[in-house]
Amino acid sequence: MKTTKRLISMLLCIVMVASLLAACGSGSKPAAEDAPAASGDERITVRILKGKASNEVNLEEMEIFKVMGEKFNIDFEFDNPPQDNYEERLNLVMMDDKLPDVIMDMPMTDILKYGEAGVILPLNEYIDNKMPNLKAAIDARDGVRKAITYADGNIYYLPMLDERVSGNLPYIIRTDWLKALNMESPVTLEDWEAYFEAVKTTDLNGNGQNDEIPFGSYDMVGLRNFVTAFGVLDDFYTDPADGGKVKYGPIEDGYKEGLTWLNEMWNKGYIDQEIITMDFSAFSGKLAQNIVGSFYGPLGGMLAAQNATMSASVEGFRADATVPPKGVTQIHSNIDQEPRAVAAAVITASCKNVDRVIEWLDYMYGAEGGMLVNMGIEGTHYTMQDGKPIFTDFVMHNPNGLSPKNAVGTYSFAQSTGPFILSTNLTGQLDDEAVVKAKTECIIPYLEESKKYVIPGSLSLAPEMMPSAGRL
Ligand SMILES: [Ca+2]
Repeated sequence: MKTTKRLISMLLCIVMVASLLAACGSGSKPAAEDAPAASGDERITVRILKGKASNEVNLEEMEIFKVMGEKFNIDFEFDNPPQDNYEERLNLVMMDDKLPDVIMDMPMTDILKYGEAGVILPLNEYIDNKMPNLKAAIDARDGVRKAITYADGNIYYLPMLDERVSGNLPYIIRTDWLKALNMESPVTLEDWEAYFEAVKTTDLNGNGQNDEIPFGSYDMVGLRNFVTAFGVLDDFYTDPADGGKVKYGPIEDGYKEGLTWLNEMWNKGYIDQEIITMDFSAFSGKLAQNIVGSFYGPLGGMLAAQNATMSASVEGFRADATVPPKGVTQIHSNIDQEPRAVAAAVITASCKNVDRVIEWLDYMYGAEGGMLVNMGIEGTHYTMQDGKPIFTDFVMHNPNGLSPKNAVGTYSFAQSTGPFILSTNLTGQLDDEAVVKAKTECIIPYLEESKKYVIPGSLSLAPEMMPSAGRL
């Protein structure tokens, strides 16, 4: 008994000395001075504001937080408004005297504003001295540090390091309709026009009405991306055909040619007349009517979702991505810059236990925490097979009929955004077959050419990754 006590007090001394040394080594840090250095000393409460993605349950129900709460001796308290109400909620919360400890999904512009005002903490020193997992992940990826550092030299947010192959949101086409028309998937603009005409003039949904819409989308960006076939992008880009000169697409000649072509398609009635007014959910409703022949959107939220939901009501339904339309060029617009580092979490000046919070957050960037966040709990959500974690039927064939990604959303936030590394190596198995096909045949082969149009040093976020989009 005595020996045990002595051992414990010796250990405590070692811990205290170690934490003193650690504190000395890392320089001065605001708001961190009175924080206990090691987890488990004292149970703490950590308050988190994060938007609730449509494919997730409430954070407080997620098992990964229960596991992490026990491991780090933390009680998590969540403010978890639906994504549609997130910004309103954030603005309200930011007026409180006592802010949440951690805010996730804060827009980039707000981060700079609150960072400069001292409302959220600069994280450079924490990352370098107290977040070994995140530091290693940043050091291993060229350009991430630069991408997450603001002009004032500070890093204000912890990134989600997203390893997914990224490219333009592709055009998606009804493969079953192509088959019925005895046509191949379109490559050139002539191919597209021929498909549009065939859809417009054929009763492909078999309802006896001429109600088919050749092309539809939930925004004009989707439509305007056809201009890439004319050698321009619908934004700023560098032109490899002109010595890398920076250009703005809408004032270039190619863009005018593109608009002329689109205008022609519009006049022929090939483009949904409601394209200007529809949002994502209204357009999803339109897709459900089995009248749209081609469209545009994210691989998960559009392509996989359509194949999953429509095949129940439309026999033989099948949608696939297409290659970028080919004209003088064949490239993707809006390609993601690598590395992709999404703003995932900030720590506010109200946080009283910064070191403890940092220790927990860093865990999610490491091997064990990464496995927990990406895969879940071994035995329940995945099993090890030949040294590789494989999702169980709970995820892949969910007993409640959830899609694999939505099944993950019942226990982790891995399929929306958060401070962790989204590992394609681990989670690629969630992609459905049409998505894998889209990546390998329609995106990856065109990435290298497309990257020549990217302005070096710029960082863009794929629309499907924007927290406010809510379309995953
Ligand atoms: Ca019809």
